[in-house]
Amino acid sequence: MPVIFITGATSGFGAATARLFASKGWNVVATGRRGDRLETLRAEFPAGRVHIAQLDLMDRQSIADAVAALPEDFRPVTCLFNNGGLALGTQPIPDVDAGDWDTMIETNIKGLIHTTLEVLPLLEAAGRGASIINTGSIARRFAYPGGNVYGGTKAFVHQFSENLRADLGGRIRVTNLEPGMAKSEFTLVRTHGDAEANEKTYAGVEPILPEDIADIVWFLATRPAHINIGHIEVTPVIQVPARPTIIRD
Ligand code: NDP
Ligand code: 8X3
Repeated sequence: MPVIFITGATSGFGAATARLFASKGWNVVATGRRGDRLETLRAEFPAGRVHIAQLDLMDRQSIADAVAALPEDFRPVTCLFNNGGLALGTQPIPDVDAGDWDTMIETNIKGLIHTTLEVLPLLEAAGRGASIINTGSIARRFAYPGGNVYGGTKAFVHQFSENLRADLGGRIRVTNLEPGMAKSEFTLVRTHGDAEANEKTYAGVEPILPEDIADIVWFLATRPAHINIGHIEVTPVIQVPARPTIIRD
């Protein structure tokens, strides 16, 4: 039975991906901090399909403990979806909160690195066709006011994905998945719970939905074993981040 290990499975992309893979017969390791959400997810599927593990990406030991405790049916790991992460703050420098910056670095960078290292032996054990899908963002390529450290963490995810692929010497596939504007709990978290700002952000836009990302993760994880998709950028049609400024006389 193929196995997917997902970080950030309590919400958004990770939750939708967990549901899609579980419904297609994969065994799913669903992780995150909110245990009640994980319990709800597990209860939606037949016993033994979803294994849940409460972990905090900012706490390396909790990641190691979750991996060490994986039941036999959830190892080796065929696909690691390194997805848990967040943006905090919308203000340009210098009106920023240094604590928010630390949290983004601890979660988006160090959490992703530590998860990769802990799960790697189980991916190696799965062998040919195993894959790592890292969730980057278009924010690593397109700067915007207030993007600052968040964009920086996603630039790290991009470069780490490339270097990981080089280090793994072709044994494990690595993809950097870079979404644009998607409606999940992302903006609510970013604004520290500002529901009005959350609604305004998506007003008049047809954003990416978590289920759209889940479809793409499914596509990536199920390519033939000799194929590596290194990088994939996904945006709503309306979001054209690279549109040049047109200057007319
Ligand atoms: P959500 O806020 O809906 O989901 C984020 C997930 O990350 C939650 O399951 C949350 O779980 C988990 N998470 C956050 N911090 C931690 C932590 N310390 N330990 C464990 N889990 C954690 O947002 P999205 O689904 O949109 O975000 C998923 C990824 O996609 C993120 O990496 C984000 O940066 C990226 N992204 C999002 C875009 C968007 O527009 N939505 C666009 C591009 C990229 P819990 O709180 O329960 O721990
Ligand atoms: C989330 C996309 O453009 O809001 O990573 O930073 S963006």
